[in-house]
Amino acid sequence: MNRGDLTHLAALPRSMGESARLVERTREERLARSLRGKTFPALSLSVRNAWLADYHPDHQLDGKRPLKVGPDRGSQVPVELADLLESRPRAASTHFLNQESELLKADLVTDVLVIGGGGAGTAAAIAAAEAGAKVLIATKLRHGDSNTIMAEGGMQVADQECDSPAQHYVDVLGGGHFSNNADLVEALVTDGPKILRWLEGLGMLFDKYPTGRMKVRHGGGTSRKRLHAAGDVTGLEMMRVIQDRADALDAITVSPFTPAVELLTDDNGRAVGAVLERITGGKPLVVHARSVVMATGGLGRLHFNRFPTSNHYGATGDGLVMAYRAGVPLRDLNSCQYHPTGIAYPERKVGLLITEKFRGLGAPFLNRYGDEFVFGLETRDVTTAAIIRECGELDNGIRTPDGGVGVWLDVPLIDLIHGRGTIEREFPGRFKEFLGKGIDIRKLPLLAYPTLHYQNGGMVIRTNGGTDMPGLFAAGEVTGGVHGLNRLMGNALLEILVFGLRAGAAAAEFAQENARSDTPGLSHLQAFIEQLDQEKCDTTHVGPQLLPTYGAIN
Ligand code: MEZ
Repeated sequence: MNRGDLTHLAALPRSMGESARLVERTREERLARSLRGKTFPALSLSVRNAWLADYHPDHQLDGKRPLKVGPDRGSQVPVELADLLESRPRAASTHFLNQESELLKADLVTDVLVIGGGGAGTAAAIAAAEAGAKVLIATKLRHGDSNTIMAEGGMQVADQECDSPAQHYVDVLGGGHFSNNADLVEALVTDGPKILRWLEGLGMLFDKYPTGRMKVRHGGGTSRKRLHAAGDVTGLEMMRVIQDRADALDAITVSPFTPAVELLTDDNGRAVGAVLERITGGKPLVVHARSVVMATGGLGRLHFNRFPTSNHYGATGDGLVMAYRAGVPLRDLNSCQYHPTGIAYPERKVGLLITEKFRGLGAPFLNRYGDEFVFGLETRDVTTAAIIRECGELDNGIRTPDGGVGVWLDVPLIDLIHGRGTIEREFPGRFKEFLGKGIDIRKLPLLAYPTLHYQNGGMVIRTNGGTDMPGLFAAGEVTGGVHGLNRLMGNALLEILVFGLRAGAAAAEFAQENARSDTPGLSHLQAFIEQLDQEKCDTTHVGPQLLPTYGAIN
């Protein structure tokens, strides 16, 4: 337990090292408590609610404003998102609206257009292709560049003897403060075991015991251990196998580096394709489709309230912008997940994820005095509020040389609880990455602070991924309702596959049943621009944004 040797502390700046030393001094007591099965006491409901109200960013009015136009007019939304939802359409700035007749001729024709090449989009494409449709995946960057591949800690599925989809259902609703769409939750949990078998069949390598039995862990707010992981690279491993499956299907074509910037709609108000921009420049592409699946993922790169993010480079909320202009209602836009453990040190990695799996294996939160201040497996929103309180009002955080702040996650305790080698085996990705920066996480705690991780709200969908617009389906992080106002760990990787497959199958069926439209156009944009003018909206922003605007924040 590093009693005499202090050389590992030299990897930290002095003031941080002094605090880390206090963490070491109190570690033995924590180990003894943990081995007796004692955890830090959970908060009462009233304290949870009070901390959420006082400290969680979703509950603060700062940095929000009401929408002036569109189906959710009046909703309070983070200003960065409100500005994009009421932005000047990119297609208008590229003169599409003026040259409509020539430019809206199809460059590409398909049955199902899938917008987004992450987990949800790829699953949708597979289901649509397997149902007999010709599919085009239009993706902003490369196929697979998405929040899916950034997901570390695992996927929840109720497949153990002591568990059931019903138990999972209750946890998801409770975690979401009972604001979820219960039908979507039912779909999520009941499809779970089938999804697990599907992934195993595709060759996904889950963590298992030598007997072949799945290893399962606790996540915050779960009543059973049902988190299935592949080390700390679960999303990457998932994407590997589903991308292989998509590559094997001749009916799927992928168009990389061509983000959709506008939906095409027709005279009957149906979604019938999209305009794609080329990231590398050149004339936009017009795609005609019989149905469309929106799967553009999240928006962490909008950095609400200047929070750092764990999201991939392209997470700029494009699908919300396109759908909103076309009149599709959104929900819970004010609800985001600030993952409690973004990296707070070293500076170059600020915001990237320290997976909740560390806490699932017993690493507790400590302040600068080495004192535990919150049970690590509270739901994420509560844990985040507790950290913000500890570092802000109570001033018990650990300062970094570059002006950051954070709390410790006592990672070395994991090897003491579960045996030497556990950290290297369970967290191969982060272990190597920190070692590359001179930080050995078997010996040193990690500094963490909340990071913008996930958009809880989004497009309103039905259980088959259908939206209020005929021909438009949606799946994954761009949608809202599954998780309500707070998502539990591991339910996003399940959601993208459950609803990706459902949306793809439903989009293929719609494509079979509906003839190709004769009138693809952008008339909805004309109507939207008129509303912006009427309400005198500030349209200096152009949307969708597509890529982060760096300079203001790193
Ligand atoms: O579902 C997630 O967001 C997840 C598994 C994150 C993590 O902490 O690893």
